[in-house]
Amino acid sequence: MPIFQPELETLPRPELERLQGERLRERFGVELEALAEQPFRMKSDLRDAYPFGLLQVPLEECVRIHASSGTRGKATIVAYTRADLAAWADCCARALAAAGAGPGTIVHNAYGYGLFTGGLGLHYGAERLGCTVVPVSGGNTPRQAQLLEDLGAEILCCTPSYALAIADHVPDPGRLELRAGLFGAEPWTEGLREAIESALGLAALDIYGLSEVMGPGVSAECAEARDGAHVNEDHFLVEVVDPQSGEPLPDGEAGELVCTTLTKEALPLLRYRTGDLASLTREPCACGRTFARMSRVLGRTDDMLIIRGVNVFPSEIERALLATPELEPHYQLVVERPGHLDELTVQVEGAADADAVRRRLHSVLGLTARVEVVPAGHVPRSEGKALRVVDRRST
Ligand code: DLL
Repeated sequence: MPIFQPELETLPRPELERLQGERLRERFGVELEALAEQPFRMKSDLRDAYPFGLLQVPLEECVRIHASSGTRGKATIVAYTRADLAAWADCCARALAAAGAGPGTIVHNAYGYGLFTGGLGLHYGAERLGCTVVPVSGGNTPRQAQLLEDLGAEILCCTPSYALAIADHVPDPGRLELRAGLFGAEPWTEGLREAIESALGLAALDIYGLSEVMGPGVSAECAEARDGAHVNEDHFLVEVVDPQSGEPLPDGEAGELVCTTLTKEALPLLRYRTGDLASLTREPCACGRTFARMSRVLGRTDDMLIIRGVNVFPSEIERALLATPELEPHYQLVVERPGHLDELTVQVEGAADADAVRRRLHSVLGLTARVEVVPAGHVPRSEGKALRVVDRRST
């Protein structure tokens, strides 16, 4: 499958590391060997500098503003120069090419257009690659399904939860031309991958990114291996650190992903703590790209639920639920504190026996939860990022 920028994406690692070292020195005056001694940047630094305090160029040199979706507190504002947008389009074009797209491929882009980076990020990547973009944005789900069929899109871009919501309106995936999907912006599991693949008849690929660092396209999976998202390491230097101590962890160990931008002009960030838990590998990949791969995001440092002393990530619950064939991949977790103790209710669609699901969650995760198995369509569908956890403790 063609690689969009092979001269960069397949650079031998010693050359890649030399390039990273040069860029790091140019941007931040820091030597690669001394990176681990540098202080971290956090989301709170961006919030404290709201809206434009961390910009490194005059605002008039910025040609675009986006914002993080920020479910907690104020949104984080980010800005891009013309060169930043060009680099971003390259990264998204790489991701689309890695999914098998090329000039003339029809791309149905159902990520939200607007302040959210998903819509416009992939839009310009698709145009950069020469694809024919259908800029549907989110919403009006029955029409999405109709357009997929009528226009014959081969690539679908949206959140994994929205892919399933669209699939609800696709009576026969055999009538669609879809080959691959670029799904991200929210955590998802291998179980969800299988569910989407069988509902839509495509290869479901992971695409990762965050507004502070750029948006979608920080990393993306290749169709050949589908085994971790290639980080665009010529633009981003990634580390994994222990979330508690901040000490760097070796490849293969899961911890918090830390990103340094190597080319950004408007909002360069040195050692930005993403809050996302993942691991890295630099093992060669079947596709020929030499860029490191990151695992799926296993959870966030701030979305761990502590239910009666047991630490669980929503993604672990998703994995356990989807291992039960009678359950559908639509679920929501409701946390309440009626007295002194937290109570978790897992609502999931399907036809399984609730007590069996409860016992399974207990045996696999050590988790005590109430389980409600509800009929199809009962769990609210999202058009963008799914609301998986409803926390009623603070209200
Ligand atoms: O969600 C950018 C994006 C758009 C990525 C479209 C992929 C596709 P934010 O709104 O700033 O940006 O949210 C960033 O979303 O820190 C992760 O917690 C989560 N996230 C993004 N991609 C993935 C993924 C966009 N593939 C936050 N898997 C990040 C799991 C993801 N979580």
